[in-house]
Amino acid sequence: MTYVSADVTDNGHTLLLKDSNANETRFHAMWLRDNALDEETRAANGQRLITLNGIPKDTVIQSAVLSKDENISIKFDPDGKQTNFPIGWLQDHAYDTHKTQTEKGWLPPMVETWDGSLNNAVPTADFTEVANDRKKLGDWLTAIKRYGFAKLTGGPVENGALTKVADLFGYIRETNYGKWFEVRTEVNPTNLAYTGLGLQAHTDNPYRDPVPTLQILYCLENSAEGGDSMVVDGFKIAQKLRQEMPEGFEALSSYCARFEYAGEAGVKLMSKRPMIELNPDGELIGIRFNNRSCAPITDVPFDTMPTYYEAYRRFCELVDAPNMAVAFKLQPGESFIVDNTRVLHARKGYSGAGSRWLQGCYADKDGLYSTLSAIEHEMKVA
Ligand code: NM2
Ligand code: OGA
Ligand code: ZN
Repeated sequence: MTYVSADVTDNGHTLLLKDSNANETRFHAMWLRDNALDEETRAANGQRLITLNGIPKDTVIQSAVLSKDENISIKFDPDGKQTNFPIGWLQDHAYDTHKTQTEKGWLPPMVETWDGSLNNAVPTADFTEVANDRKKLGDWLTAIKRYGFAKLTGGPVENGALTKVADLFGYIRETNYGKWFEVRTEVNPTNLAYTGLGLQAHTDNPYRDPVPTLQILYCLENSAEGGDSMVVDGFKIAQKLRQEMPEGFEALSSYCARFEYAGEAGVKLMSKRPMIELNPDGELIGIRFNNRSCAPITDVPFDTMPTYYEAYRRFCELVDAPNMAVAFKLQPGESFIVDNTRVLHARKGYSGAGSRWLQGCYADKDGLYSTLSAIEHEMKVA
């Protein structure tokens, strides 16, 4: 499908394109001028050279000519600026579409929510393979984007090996816990993670703003009894809650919870953010859930607090429901990565003979998605 006519309407404020089925797509003059692709507007690196203030406020389209080489040539008034847009580019960036997503809590098509049935198909890759093969790395990163977590097996059993996992796609986010941290039983633990206690499924560091968007947990020793890992899809839970209790979903997504951590000297982290986070367009973009560091919630109106707590309880029940979790016991050299804004992770308590030693670190999704997009581009041009 391509555009067959280009008309200037609305006193030059609108470009009206029609395809051969008479479907119409409109673009505003100001939008077109701002998004011009020519070298006066964009540097070779893709960055815009002009500011909006450099564009006359009364910019209109003087003429638009559709040429056979699939370009639209546009001349603007009052500055006489002339520029070309490839038709394909305009099609790819059309915004005059009827968006169908109106329900709050929607997810992009590539995100797949899951429950315990994913135990049969846990997204997993081999460390050596993803380290040596861009395509395999791309597949592993795609799984993380789709499911919000993935395992990696066959990694080195050595101190700091988890940094090699982060190196595959991006950068570690250093925090007060260090560049990475030892997850093993300690005397006088500053965090309950550093005990043998079971940990209810949670997202890490909700008391931090911005929250780390990825966590890697890497196993070096796991011969103790127990200590199994579990992951739960927070997006699945949020959508289940919305279905079962719309007013509960509304409460958890419209009011802020509070989180804090002050377990070590010199640290007093606090945040005020919702447990279920939506974009202004209703997209479900984040989950914060951590019983250990949830602070007194003081931003919910008195009359809504009972509904809020009912919803929080239901969320909690779903977090603990055995049919929602994917479970595995990490072996030395195995690790998993979670999207810490979506997938909750848990561990069973451990004790007795043997030992358990994991190392953990944080990283961020922007770098992971950037690497994935770059790989996708490489595969396309190859
Ligand atoms: N550790 C393992 O978010 C949390 O407080 C969970 C984090 C201490 C870095 C534990
Ligand atoms: C953590 C954590 C889980 C584990 O350190 O954040 O949740 O398996 N640990 O020890
Ligand atoms: Zn954790």
